[in-house]
Amino acid sequence: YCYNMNKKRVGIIGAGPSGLAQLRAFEAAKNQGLEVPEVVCFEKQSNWGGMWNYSWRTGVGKYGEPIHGSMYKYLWSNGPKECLEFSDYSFDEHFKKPISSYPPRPVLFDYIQGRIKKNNVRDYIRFDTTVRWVNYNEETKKFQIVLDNLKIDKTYTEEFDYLVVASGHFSTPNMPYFEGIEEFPGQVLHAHDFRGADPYKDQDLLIIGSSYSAEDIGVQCHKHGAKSVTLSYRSNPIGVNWPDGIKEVPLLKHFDGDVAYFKDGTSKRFDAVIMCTGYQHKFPFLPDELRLKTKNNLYPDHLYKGIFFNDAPNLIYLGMQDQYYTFNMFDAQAWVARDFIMETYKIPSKPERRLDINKWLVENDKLKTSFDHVDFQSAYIKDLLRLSDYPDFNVDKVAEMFKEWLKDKDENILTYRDKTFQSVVTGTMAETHHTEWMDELDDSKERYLYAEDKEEVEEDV
Ligand code: FAD
Ligand code: NA7
Repeated sequence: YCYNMNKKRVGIIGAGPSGLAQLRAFEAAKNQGLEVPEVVCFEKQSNWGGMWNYSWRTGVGKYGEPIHGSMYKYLWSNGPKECLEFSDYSFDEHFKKPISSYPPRPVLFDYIQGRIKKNNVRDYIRFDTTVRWVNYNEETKKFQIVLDNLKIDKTYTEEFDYLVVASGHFSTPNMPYFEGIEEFPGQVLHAHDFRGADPYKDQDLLIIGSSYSAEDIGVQCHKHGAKSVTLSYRSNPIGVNWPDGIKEVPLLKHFDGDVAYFKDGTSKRFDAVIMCTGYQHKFPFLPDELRLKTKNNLYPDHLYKGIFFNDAPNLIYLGMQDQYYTFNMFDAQAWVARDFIMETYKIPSKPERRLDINKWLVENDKLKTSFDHVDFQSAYIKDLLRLSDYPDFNVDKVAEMFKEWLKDKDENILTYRDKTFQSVVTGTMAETHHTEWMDELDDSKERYLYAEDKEEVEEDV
């Protein structure tokens, strides 16, 4: 690869929603007539979309790399789409008609692609390329990146002035041990390897965990015909109004054969166990001094404005927070990162940055309820929006929608996806979907977007 030695070079790791947001941010500057640095994005998969690029594979991919994807079939957005809408590319612009508030994965994947297909962003991405290792040269202030071209099995090195890590953090399982699990006769897997509810039809299923994955995988398996779903929590139950067929119990103590014993003294026989026990922030390509070390939380330490690595701010992390906001948060981050790289946004000295980080960490520690969490991340988004020209959106209204969503889930976990919300970007009210979520077993884009029209045509005939 040859490149212009005079231009600054920016390397981006990952072409998921965060990496694509970064590419889009530079395109937006270019479209304004500004001169942008040379940008190269490395993606180990053969296509973009990150988590939204569904793979049937588990374990390793065709080139022997760990499979990134944790997505599964029949996944419908777990929050209102109005809370993640790109403020520079609305759902209306993409779909040309109002759609429901909780689309299935292929529909959201289509939306993500729509925005970047408008530009030649694909040209900046090297697919089937894994970032193997990164060195930072203190003298030249450059990152040396060791890359593997998986297709032709070739290792090479390139230098960059800035490095954007957008490799996601819901990919490497956190897998706890429970006594006796090695003798459990059924399947034991982590949510990362779950690919859909089909294998669990008519089964008694044990799920460990009490967060998004536990809730969604549990409800999906119930919907698709599991005999029973038991959710086991460590700290707090999810605590919604569960329907018959799903229940929550305290933490698993141990197994005896296929029988699980829980902390409250109860026990039950199971066919399969799914660990919905979260993920590790894992960056096997980064040395100690550059690596973000954090648990999954709303304000990881060491990141100024949630993105600039404080010890070496030319290293930028995107999307490393636990997420209420997703696509629009990655955008707000990527626009600020772009302006820093293009030197139109300056960051203060390291001690000042530390003070600002500490201020957020103190606030984060005080949070108690889910509503507090929503307000905290909303305040963070507002802080970011002040710093760049990413189109402003009504964050307070989005925060209200998140709170409505939390209440809807509390009331009825099986029907919350039938609710509709209003876009803060266009003002459009979402459509009520043609089929109630509990009755809809087909998550294809065709069925979602066109099924109703097709039925009408058939009726006319
Ligand atoms: P990712 O989407 O994870 O993308 C990271 C990319 O980096 C991947 O393409 C990966 O292949 C690449 N990569 C990683 N390491 C390397 C390397 N060494 N070299 C080269 N490339 C590399 N969010 C919502 O808003 N709504 C939902 O309904 C929702 N459901 C979810 C369901 C599941 C099961 C999971 C796991 C997440 C869900 N999310 C949801 C959150 C999701 O993480 C974000 O929507 C979004 O995908 C995060 O984008 P990202 O680009 O930061 O990371
Ligand atoms: P989260 O949100 O990080 O939650 C992890 C859950 O796992 C949480 O309930 C933890 O309980 C639980 N956990 C972690 N370790 C253990 C052990 N050792 N024993 C029992 N329970 C444990 O991950 P999710 O996968 O739910 O969500 C991640 C993303 O995927 C999210 O963005 C979704 O959109 C999809 P705790 O409360 O800490 O006791």
